[in-house]
Amino acid sequence: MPFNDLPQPYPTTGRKHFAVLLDPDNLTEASCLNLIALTASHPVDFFFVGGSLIMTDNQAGIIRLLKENSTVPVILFPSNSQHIDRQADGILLLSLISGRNPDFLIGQHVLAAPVLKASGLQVYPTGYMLVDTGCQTTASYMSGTTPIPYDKPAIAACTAMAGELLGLRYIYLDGGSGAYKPVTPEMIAAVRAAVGVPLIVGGGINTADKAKAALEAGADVLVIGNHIEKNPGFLAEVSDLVSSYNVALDVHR
Ligand code: 1GP
Repeated sequence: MPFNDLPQPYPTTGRKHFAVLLDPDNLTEASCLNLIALTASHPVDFFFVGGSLIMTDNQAGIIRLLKENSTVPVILFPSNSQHIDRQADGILLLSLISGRNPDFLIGQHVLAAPVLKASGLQVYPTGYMLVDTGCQTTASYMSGTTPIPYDKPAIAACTAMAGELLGLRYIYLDGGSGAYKPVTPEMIAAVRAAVGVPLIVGGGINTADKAKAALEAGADVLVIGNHIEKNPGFLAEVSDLVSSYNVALDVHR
């Protein structure tokens, strides 16, 4: 299937990627088209589509709109096995390794497996790690799990190592959508140093400085949802930041 892939594991290239998270509950057709239009001059690498609590039946329509109007790959970011849609290009198969809830470690995966096998979707096996950023996010509440303490980078690093040793090919470090504050650069750096697989980072990134700090600490893929919903211009700001980061990388090669 020809579409830009997520960065490949072992070793990471150093190139940075930018994913815009679209929550189908919070998006109208017009706002989605507006974001797509912005990506013409301010490229993004992926649209992640999903939410911890999808209350509407908008997801299929949003994915259709994206596929009809954009060439940016659409990657599902599902909260459970019901959120699979074969119109997308790929899916993050999330194993919630920061938690101890068997349903999100293997249960939902068993339900999803036959559907995924038949779907043709590119599957990205991902160790998903929720971090406690001071407010209980929908993700931690809905998953019934305790997030990793905010100021314990060593726990995050060991959790990521375990995920990598179990064969997971991506690690996603997430403060949860709308987190009051993002995961610390110290924790990102600790996880980055602990594993060779690409590192996806998101949750509560709402300024260019926070985005830059996450990139510099070692994030390979930056995910931003909430703040772009409120302020679409932030998409352009982060796109330019990621592009300048990659240009500098090429210059130094
Ligand atoms: C949430 O990482 C994503 O799972 C993005 O978070 O919506 O806070 O940007 P925000």
